[in-house]
Order: sequence, then C-alpha cells, then structure tokens
Amino acid sequence: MAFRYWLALATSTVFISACSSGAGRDTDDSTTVGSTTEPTTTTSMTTEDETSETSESETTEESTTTEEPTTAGCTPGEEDCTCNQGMCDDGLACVDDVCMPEPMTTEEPTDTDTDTTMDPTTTGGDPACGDGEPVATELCFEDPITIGMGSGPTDVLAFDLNGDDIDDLITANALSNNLTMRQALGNAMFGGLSAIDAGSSPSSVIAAFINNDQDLDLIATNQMGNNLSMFLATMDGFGPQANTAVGMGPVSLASGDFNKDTIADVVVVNATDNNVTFLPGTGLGFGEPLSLPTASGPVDITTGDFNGDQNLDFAVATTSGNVSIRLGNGGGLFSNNTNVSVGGAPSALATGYLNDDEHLDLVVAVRDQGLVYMLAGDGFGGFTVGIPFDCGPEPSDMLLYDFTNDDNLDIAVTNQSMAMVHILEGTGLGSFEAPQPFTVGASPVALTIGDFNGDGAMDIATANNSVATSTVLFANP
Ligand SMILES: [Ca+2]
Ligand SMILES: [Ca+2]
Ligand SMILES: [Ca+2]
Ligand SMILES: [Ca+2]
Repeated sequence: MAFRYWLALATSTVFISACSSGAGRDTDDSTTVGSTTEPTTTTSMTTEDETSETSESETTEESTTTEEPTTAGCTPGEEDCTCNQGMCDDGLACVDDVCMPEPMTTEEPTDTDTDTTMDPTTTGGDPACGDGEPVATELCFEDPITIGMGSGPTDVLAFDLNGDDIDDLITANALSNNLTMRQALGNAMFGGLSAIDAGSSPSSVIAAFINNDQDLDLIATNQMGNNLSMFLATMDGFGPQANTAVGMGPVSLASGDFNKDTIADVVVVNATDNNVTFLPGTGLGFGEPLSLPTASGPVDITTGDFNGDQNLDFAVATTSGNVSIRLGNGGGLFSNNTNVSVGGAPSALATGYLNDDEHLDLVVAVRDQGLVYMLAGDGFGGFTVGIPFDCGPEPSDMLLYDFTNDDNLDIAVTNQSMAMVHILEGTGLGSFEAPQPFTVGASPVALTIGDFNGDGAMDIATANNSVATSTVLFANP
C-alpha cells in the first residue's frame, strides 16, 4: 500500500530529525577529508519531490536463511559473537543468537525464529557487496566520505536542490546560526559550500510544502530563538527566512496534514516548555498555534496513523523515560496525552510496520542504555513495550529504512560518543539482528537517508556536531 509506505518513509526520513542538540562530546578525532574539490557555488535550485522510492515495506516474514553453525570461537566475554548453542559467557546474553550485554529485561524474544544467525563478517565486506545487485541481508557501504559543513551541525537533510534527481546535503548549524548546503555532483563528490542565515541556534531542519506550490520548502527550528524559520523555495534558491514563534527550546519538528485541508501542518517539540506546538499550515505560513503538553523532556517526534482512522497522529520521545502519544481527529485537534513508559532517557524515535500485523509500531532509542525498544502498536493507539535490542552506546538519532532490500525495515542509529552508525537488520517479526557498525565523523547527532550519487540506492549522511562535518556512507549494493 503506497499510503502506508509513504507514512513510514516520510516519518522515518524527511520528517524525522532528532537532534539532540546536546553539546557534542567527541572522543575520536574525525577524519575531515575535504573530499570535494569543484567549488561550484551556484545555489540555483528548483526543487522536486524528494524521495521517489517505490519499494514496499510490508513486513512479510522472511529472515536470513544462511545458517551458520553456532560456534564458540571467540575470546571469552567477547560481544557480538555468535552464541554457543544458545549460551554466552557470564555477563552476556544470547539475543537472536548473538552474545551481547545483558539487557535489562529478562523476557524471551517473542518470535520463534531463533535460528536466524547473522554473518559476523558482513560489515562492508560481504562477498556480494559491490556487484550492483542488492540482495536481501546484504548490508554494504563504501568507505565513508566526510565533508565540511557549518559549525555545530545539529541536523542533516537530504534535499534535491537543483532538480537533477540526485539528493544534495543540508545541515542545520547551531553555532554558525545557519543552514549550509552542498550539491551532490553525482559521482560521490560534492560541490562548494553555500549558506543561508537562520535564527538563533538552529536545532533541526525538514522539507515541507509550505506554500502549496510544487516546490519543497525548508523549515528549521531555532532552539535559542524559540521560533522556527521558513525558507520558501524560489526559482533560484530560497527566499529569506520568515520566523514564527513557537514554545521555549524547540529541538525537533515534523510535518504532515493533520487537519486534512491538503496543506502541510507542522508539529514542533519544545524541550524547555515540555510541550508540542501544532501549527496549522495556511498555504502562506501558519495559523493559530495550539500548545499540547507532553511528558517531561521531549526531544524527538514522529508522525503516523497509529489507530487506523486515517487521521494523522504523533508520538514524542521524552528524556523522562516516556513516549507521549496524541491521536489526531483529522480537524486539527488531538486526544489527551497518553504516556507509554519505556524507561531510561530516550533520545529518538521512529515509526513503521515492524512485525507481522497491520498496525504501526514505534522504535525508541534510549541514550543512557544503548538500547532500542520496540513498541508494538495495537491498532488503537496503544503500544506494548517489548524486549530491547543493543544498538551501540549513546544513540543520538535513529531512522527506519529497508537497507537490506528484503522488505523488512531496518534500524539505523548514530552513536554520539563512538563516532559510528549502527544498523540493526529487521526480521519483520518485531525483532532485530545484532548491530553492525559503520564509522563516521566524531559526535554524530543526526542522520538521514538520501541518494547522494544517483545510483538508485539510498545512502546515509550524518551531522557530526563537534567537528562541523557531515559523513556520507554510500550504499554499495
Ligand atoms: Ca493541513
Ligand atoms: Ca489516527
Ligand atoms: Ca531489511
Ligand atoms: Ca546512492
């Protein structure tokens, strides 16, 4: 169903922007490869619809079939090692046949495919990588390319600036108070840096049709400015910023038509005010704002139709350990807030069809635990918290996409303290395989997907907060 897919894709890609705007604390030094030369600085851009993916994301049950004998050929206590007939060394738990740190919950995985084993050597080294044929379970990326963006990038967006059907790169930059852009040149290279001024401490950026023409516009939240900046696409770039007040400390936003007037509306997460501002789109800007309280410490938002009434709803991850849910009525009003308790300090969330029913589910990354929780939707707007999955330490942002081309959504997270992206392959049954690491620049706080070289395969880009760069991982199917 195209509609369902659109929702899943939209929420997980264009509109998801977690932006933990926290001060980046990096450990590694990043390799700032100024990989681009051509200083083509033109910013002329006729934008076009950004994502044109057609693949379905239905969850058919199909998991990895390559059976590997369980072996204990690992050093004692080693993580991410295949279990020995379901057993691991002390302090490690066997989850999906891989040894990982004991999760906090002791529940058993609910699915029955305990025989799914993952190839521990897949990381960029699968023999089939690079043959141009995406194969289910293949997870392949080329060596990372890191390029300079603005100062203190907090969010990253894939956006086709010049209408060549190749995604270009935009970051929101908290320290330089602007958005910076680089056009992808189609050969894994990027053009020169251009910038447009934003407000005070931009914290996230999305694309949306603000003025109802055929061109995607930009909206950025400004964390210190307590407002958002709109940039309308013009024939040769973007118009100047037009600001709209929201709550205190906006850190994230999403877009969708909540009141069904065919005009995009916006929901903004206000971290300081502990609420969400709903701004109905008017086609020129925004109408009367509506303030909707959440649990304490809201940081990220995702949208979808959680109860199947064709009206858009939203869910907010909060650092107080809750996910706050509000169901839309299709007329610009929302249900009372309900909280689903996850625990820890969530930093990001995303929505998609992750198990074998027809209900939208959520995944929530918990920063202080290094875990992702699956929240199974019941189709009525309720969610059941399942067992967590290791996603590497300090997840700062997350999205869902089917990287392995098996029709099961996979999870990608940025790990802020590790300078890594981890990808967890989805089984389609509500569970995920052990995380596979990919190195990026220091202190990644946000990620997005886009096709930055025009080969039809979705690539990954990160915002590396402390080093003013973005890392692009080109898919190498
Ligand atoms: Ca609307
Ligand atoms: Ca709904
Ligand atoms: Ca997949
Ligand atoms: Ca690509």
